[in-house]
Amino acid sequence: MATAAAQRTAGSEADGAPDPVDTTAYQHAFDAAVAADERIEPRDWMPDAYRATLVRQIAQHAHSEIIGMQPEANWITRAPSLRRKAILMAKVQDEAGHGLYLYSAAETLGTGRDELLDKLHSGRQKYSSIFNYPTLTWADVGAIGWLVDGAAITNQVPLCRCSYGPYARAMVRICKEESFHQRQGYELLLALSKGTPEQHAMAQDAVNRWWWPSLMMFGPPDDESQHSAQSMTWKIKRHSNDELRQRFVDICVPQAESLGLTLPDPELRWNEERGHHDFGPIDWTEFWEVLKGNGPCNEQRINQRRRAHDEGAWVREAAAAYAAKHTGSAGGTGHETGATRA
Ligand code: BYC
Repeated sequence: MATAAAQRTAGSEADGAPDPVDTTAYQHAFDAAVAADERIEPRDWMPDAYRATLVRQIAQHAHSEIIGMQPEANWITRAPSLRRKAILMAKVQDEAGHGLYLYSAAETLGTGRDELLDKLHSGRQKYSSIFNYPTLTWADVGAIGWLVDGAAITNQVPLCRCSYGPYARAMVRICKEESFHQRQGYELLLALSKGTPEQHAMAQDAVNRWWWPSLMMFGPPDDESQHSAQSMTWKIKRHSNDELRQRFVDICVPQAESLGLTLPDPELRWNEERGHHDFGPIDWTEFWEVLKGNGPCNEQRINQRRRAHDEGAWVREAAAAYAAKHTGSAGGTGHETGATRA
């Protein structure tokens, strides 16, 4: 391990919480570790604002994973074949797993899952704008896989190099699974695109509806992104929102051609000089409205999430009772130990 991290660890272990006089030294060690591309680990000293930013981003990401289960789960009972149903169930289960890794990563920063879920349920923390759109046809499952998971991978592969160790490590596994998700969506859309004229039209309609919201997933334009500059200095984010959005557009254009589908943007064209595709303006009013809670499905998604949480109370109680029995400790809240007695 390089010097900066060694110093930092030694300092925090020897002294416990740093006294105010020592903070500058810790700050220098932290800055040096980030500059040297070392990982910050849970027991290392870190600035309060770095911790708060990570909790905000990881929580939003975790919430997106579990809310993101809803639009696709909507189609499990109506999948057109056993094979498609098995694939879709596996994908939705993977998303629950991603939520779990991410809530665990947030816990390493001292913020428990209960607190984060409370914030989600009371609207104090966000989840991705993309999941406030409805899944109207079976082709939407394909469009989500291709575009939404594709955008997620583009955004998340650089997070595997995030400066905070537990988040970066969680992202490695998540990205591998997202890659399978993206491929299943692409393959599903290809089958529809090459199918009957009705199936082709259904695939095209889904792509038309999901394209622009997928571009919004990368967040506001750089000049309106309040957190990007600081997050990039800390190497939490490695690229700006606009850089990643451009990368995604450049990846999608040839893929759409192979699919035999078009992207719903008359201004989309290759710009030789820039070496990138130009694309039309994004409706940022729509994005901010969705963030304010006014998207087509915001209310439905959060109500369903609260209901699922309430209906899962008995599982949490049973798990706490089981843990208490096997560790010999009361474990959890009084409510939970009540369940043990019952
Ligand atoms: N939706 O300063 P900015 C997935 C908020 S994929 C809602 O640029 P930052 C999945 C932002 O939080 C989706 N809110 O922020 C895929 C901030 O508000 P607060 C999840 C958004 O953090 C398939 C404000 O706007 N992926 O999970 O530097 C199936 C200003 O933005 C959005 C991740 O979360 C949005 N699209 O950059 C199932 C990846 N964009 O917090 C599941 C990790 C921005 O101050 N996250 N906001 O109230 C990130 O990479 C970054 O957090 C973002 C935003 C690029 C999203």
